[in-house]
Amino acid sequence: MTEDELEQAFYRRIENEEKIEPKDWMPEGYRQNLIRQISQHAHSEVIGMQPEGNWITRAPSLRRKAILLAKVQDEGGHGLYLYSTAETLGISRAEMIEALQSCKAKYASIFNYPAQTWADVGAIGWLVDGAAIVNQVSLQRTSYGPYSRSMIRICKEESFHQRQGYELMLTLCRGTEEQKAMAQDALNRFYWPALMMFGPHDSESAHSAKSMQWKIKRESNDDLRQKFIDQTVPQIEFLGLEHPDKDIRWNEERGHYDHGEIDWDEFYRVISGNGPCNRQRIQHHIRVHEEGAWVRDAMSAYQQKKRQRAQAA
Ligand code: BYC
Repeated sequence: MTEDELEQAFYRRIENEEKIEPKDWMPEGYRQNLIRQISQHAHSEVIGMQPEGNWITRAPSLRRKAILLAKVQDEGGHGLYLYSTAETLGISRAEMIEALQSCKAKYASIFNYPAQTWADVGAIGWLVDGAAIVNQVSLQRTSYGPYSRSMIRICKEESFHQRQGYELMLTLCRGTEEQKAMAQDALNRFYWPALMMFGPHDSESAHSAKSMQWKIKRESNDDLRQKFIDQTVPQIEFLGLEHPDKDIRWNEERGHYDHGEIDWDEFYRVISGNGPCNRQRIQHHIRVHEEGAWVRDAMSAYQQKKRQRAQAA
């Protein structure tokens, strides 16, 4: 088949909702855009272990510690599925890690904010995992087969993460005045950065048009953000907390909540490397990666030995 015919066949498959698989022909732009998004998604999962990991040794009970350990471990697992997914597109793990550590690749802006109090662990599970689910449920229908399948598994785990966060917030809100105030403070600090997780407005989104045409993205940044805003209002009310957005109002005509504007200067500051914890997050990743070099060396030495033995046999 000629290049034109291959391209037409690719678009026909996209049109028919068929999944594109690793060995199928795909336009180079499609491959590169997937590598960009999936590798950044993987980096977000792994860097996202840091703010909550900070609280494992300080969890207030054995039950809370066990839950938090399991959650943070799940995030590491999500990173691994996603790195493997990106590898099917022809990039190596080492290249992706290099791009992260040299700040060429991004990761979700939210993980550049510190988890300052125990209530932040609740707010992260509820709002950050909650926002991630809204986005990832939509990505289950993405056109690239391995990405779509990894999202199905990840969403099941994220749903437990979201519930544990909300349950933690509910416990604080039913506790003492001080505990409820901690919950309110965590909500106030994490609400707006959680909205930024959906990316810039559609009109400012560089990749959306192509990604929607290729069905990599199935819903726009603003539509997903609106879904999250709408679902969060009754959750805040149930906790008995004040909404951090003073402009939030039900709009009967639209069937959605109207809301205040996000501080986009803050968003661009954070994604360009100048958020509260950007340097700390990358330095920590580099240090831990170096500390783990002996494990990777041992694994490749073992693989080599196994290959040699197989050849000799
Ligand atoms: N943060 O054209 P746009 C989790 C960048 S982790 C940083 O709209 P796109 C969890 C964007 O990359 C789950 N950067 O981009 C883990 C692009 O820059 P480049 C994380 C952002 O790709 C641990 C530029 O801005 N989820 O659940 O069409 C503990 C222009 O944007 C952000 C995912 O990664 C941001 N928020 O749409 C707890 C979902 N937003 O690449 C929880 C997968 C935008 O040109 N990703 N940028 O340098 C996506 O769905 C899409 O990539 C996005 C952005 C909706 C995020």
